[in-house]
Amino acid sequence: VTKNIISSLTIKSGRESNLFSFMAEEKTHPALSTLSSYYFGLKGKRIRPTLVILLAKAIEGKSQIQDRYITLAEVVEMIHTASLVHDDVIDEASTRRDVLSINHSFNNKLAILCGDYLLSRSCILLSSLRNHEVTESMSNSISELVEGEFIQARSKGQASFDNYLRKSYLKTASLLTNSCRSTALLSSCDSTVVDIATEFGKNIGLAFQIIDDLLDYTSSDEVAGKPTSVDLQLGLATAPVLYATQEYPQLENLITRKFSEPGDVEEAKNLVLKSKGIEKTRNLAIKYCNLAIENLLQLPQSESRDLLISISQTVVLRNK
Ligand code: 2DE
Ligand code: MG
Ligand code: MG
Ligand code: MG
Ligand code: MG
Repeated sequence: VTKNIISSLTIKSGRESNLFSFMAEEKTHPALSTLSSYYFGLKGKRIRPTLVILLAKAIEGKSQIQDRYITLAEVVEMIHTASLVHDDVIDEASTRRDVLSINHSFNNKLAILCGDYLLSRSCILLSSLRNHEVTESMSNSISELVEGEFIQARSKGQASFDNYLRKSYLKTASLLTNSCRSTALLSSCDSTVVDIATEFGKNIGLAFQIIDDLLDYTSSDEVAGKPTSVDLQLGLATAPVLYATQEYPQLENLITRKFSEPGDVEEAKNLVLKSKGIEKTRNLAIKYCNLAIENLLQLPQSESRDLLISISQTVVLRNK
């Protein structure tokens, strides 16, 4: 579905998006731009830029899309990619988007610099929009991304649902919240529509991360194109294990010691898979997905709005 939507988008766009050429500034060291563009053009889902473009169309009520929305979509994809390049260093992940990760193919030092370069290029592009509110919103999302990852690093060994949701908002939903908010800010819509777009971004973002955490248990490396079954090893208590703890209190112990003793990860994983944790996690994601769809239903009916509803549904049905 998403693939078809993206190809239909490029046809009607004002300008063709080309992240590679934007990364390859004439004065930049060619290897820095090449390496930093490594994940572009690979099999990413591109959900974030797709949401920006469709939301812009739904709000503007036009099928022709103005350049500023394409720029915002690029900014969002660049920030997201920068965060993944750094995430793979932190998580010591060796694959991403079906290929070897930058940190694994090269090394951590280069990966950190590539993430920094992507982030700085995204700031240059963001400033070209000449919109202070959008700059503020997107800058807030970058700072929240970092805070989410920081909270996660510090909250290992904690089994709290409130902490999990707050961290999920910060590390994933904030970027979607502010991307959708910025999309609305770039139009001349009134503030109720800005609020609807913001809420939609938050709800779809939470659904998205909750399913990411579910897929860590239920998907495979081959299908996901990145390592799965790693969250427990990383010491992370995500929704599936938090729910499973309600049925199997012994998990509390494993969480507290961050799944650090031999056999802990296997024991925890078996209990999670035996429990209702997976089903409950899916239901939690569906709850946020339904809220996101309710937000969309407050926008006037259009082809783009209905595509946004379909994409929201695929967020919880996806297997990668
Ligand atoms: C994805 O979580 C994490 C996203 C946020 C990462 C943020 C960092 C702060 P996962 P997967 C690293 C730095 C931010 C910048 C440079 C903007 O569950 O399963 O680890 O895809 O994702 O590995
Ligand atoms: Mg990761
Ligand atoms: Mg991570
Ligand atoms: Mg994950
Ligand atoms: Mg992901």
